[in-house]
Order: sequence, then C-alpha cells, then structure tokens
Amino acid sequence: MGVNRFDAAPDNFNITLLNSILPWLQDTTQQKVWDRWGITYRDVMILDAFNRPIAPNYNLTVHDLGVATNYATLRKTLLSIATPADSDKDGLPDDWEMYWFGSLAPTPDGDDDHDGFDNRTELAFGSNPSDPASRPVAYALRPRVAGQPILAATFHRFSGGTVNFVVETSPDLVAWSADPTQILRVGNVRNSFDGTGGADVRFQLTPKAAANPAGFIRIRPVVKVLGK
Ligand SMILES: [Ca+2]
Ligand SMILES: [Ca+2]
Ligand SMILES: [Ca+2]
Repeated sequence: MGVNRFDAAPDNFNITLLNSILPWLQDTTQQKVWDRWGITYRDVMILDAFNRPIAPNYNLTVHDLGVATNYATLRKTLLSIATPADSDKDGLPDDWEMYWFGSLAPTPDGDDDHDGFDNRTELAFGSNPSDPASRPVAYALRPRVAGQPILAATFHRFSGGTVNFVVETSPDLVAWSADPTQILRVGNVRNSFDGTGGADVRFQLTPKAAANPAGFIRIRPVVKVLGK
C-alpha cells in the first residue's frame, strides 16, 4: 500500500493511473498517517502478519535501488516476511497458531472447535478455528455466459502462498476434472485488504462442461509444509 503526504495529492494521478492495482492512501489535513507513522519521503515500511513494523524504515533516497546490494537487501527482507515461519513444520504458520490458540500445540488434523472442519481446512478457507459458528463457506452461482446459465462457485480463501487449491468439476460425482477446458478461474483473486489475509476467488464451468446434464464443483485445499 502506498501512503501519500497530504500536500502531494496532485501527484496521485501518476500512481493510480499507471499502477492501478496498488492500494493508495491519501493523507488529508485532518488525518496524517505520515505524521503518525513518522514517515520520511521515500520510506519503505515493512509489517509482519500482525501489522507490526519489523525493522527501521528502508529509505530509498538513502538506499538507492539502482545499487545492486540495496536492491538485494530489500528483496530478501520482503521475501523473508512473506514466507510464514512454521517452527513445528505442521503446515500451520506460527502466526496463525499463535493468533488463534496462543500456542503451537494445535495440529492440522485437530478440530479444536468441534465444527467438523479440521484446522488445516479452517486455515485454507480463512475461517476461525476456535469458533464453531465460523466455518468454510462456498457459494454456488448461476451467472449467464453467452445467454446460457452456467454453474459457478465463489469461496473465501487464505491468500498466503502456503495453500494451493485444486478446483474440480464432475458431471456425476465420480469422475473429477480440473482441466481448464472444463473449469476455469474467473477474474482476479480479490484480496480483502482488511488485515485478515483473506481473499475471494470465483471458478465457473466452461460452456463445454455446462453442456453436461448435471454439474458439480468441489474445492480441495492443499496445504504445503515449508521446508519439507
Ligand atoms: Ca506450525
Ligand atoms: Ca474446526
Ligand atoms: Ca470454526
């Protein structure tokens, strides 16, 4: 996310037009994040999973990224913070276990809140593993493609790179296929940018698959264990 000083608003056009995927926060004369965070022009502030600054700000005037060692240092720091630590190598990131349980004791197969979904699945779908009322959800939809209704599914997922999803379709609940001629992701993954690390994704059958008399979609999370 970029944060712009209150008196530099005229320059917003350059950023939002040229790089529209970057969330952009504009300070006002009443609300000044620059002052509250002690930002200097061209500072890079890196936060951990709990939004805590991990190190002093990395200033791009002091550390010109045209210098190879500066570029490598910033790149290494960003990659390291984007790779969740998993001390007990169980696939559940330390931050996630500490946030929900206050310890690294939970196991991927455990169902601590007894809602029928194990911790691995609750991590993947971004639900609360300590609240039985909070469960993974997927919504079925019937959008029209070229005038024909087509089966689609939207689901909420953990956006961290340690979880992959295999989304498959079947005409009969027996033979499953993830072939892109049968089922495709639609649009971009929409990050919530709300501090939860969640995002929404949508898949839908292709017109070819929709020609089947019946169609089903299943979503299978695959949690990677880092370092294994
Ligand atoms: Ca762990
Ligand atoms: Ca559970
Ligand atoms: Ca739950």
